[in-house]
Amino acid sequence: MQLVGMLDSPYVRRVAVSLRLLDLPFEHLPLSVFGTFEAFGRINPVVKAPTLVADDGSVLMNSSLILQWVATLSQRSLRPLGGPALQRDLRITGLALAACEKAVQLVYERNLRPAERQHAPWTERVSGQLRAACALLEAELGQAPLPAPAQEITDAGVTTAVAWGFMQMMVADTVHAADHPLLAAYAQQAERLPAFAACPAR
Ligand SMILES: N[C@@H](CCC(=O)N[C@@H](CS)C(=O)NCC(=O)O)C(=O)O
Repeated sequence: MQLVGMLDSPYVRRVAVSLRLLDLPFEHLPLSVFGTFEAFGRINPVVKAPTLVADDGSVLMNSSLILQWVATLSQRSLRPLGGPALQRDLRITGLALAACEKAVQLVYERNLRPAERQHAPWTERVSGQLRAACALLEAELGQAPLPAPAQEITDAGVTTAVAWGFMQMMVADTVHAADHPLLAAYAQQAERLPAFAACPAR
């Protein structure tokens, strides 16, 4: 199994950390969707990171769909089995994925579009959505803690910690650590796990 994509992508890092937590061996191909577009395209012509090349050669993309597949290969699950615990895990994962999406949109707007072509109403809208997702994540952690030990962490915890690391690396001017003490503390705890430490974002 090969995981294609750079670990500075929160989606690639989410899958890489999860594969380690699930004890599933994989080869990492750190190709960039920008710097090595053509080489990436030879593996997946759609050039989406993460891409997973399964053992039978099948090419999967989208972090959530890849995680759905690899979950079938492992004894360990990163999702609660059902009931309120599953519902909360899915809600928090959804918030963290929305935060990733909005942060990535902001990065693309700032870094890929020439300054004179940037559209302030769009940037403000995306920034507001990003802050809303983070405020709701902070509120969720205020209501009940998320498990952080390696044997208990779930997809919600992995995705939240990875999203936080990406936001602090790329859009810390928009999402302030001081406004999100619970998120910052949770991510710090998760980043100490061997699965996270083995997959540094930079
Ligand atoms: N929802 C997707 C998002 C993946 C995504 O947008 N990845 C970015 C890298 S962070 C990418 O492939 N960008 C290149 C592009 O969209 O052209 C997932 O969960 O995998």
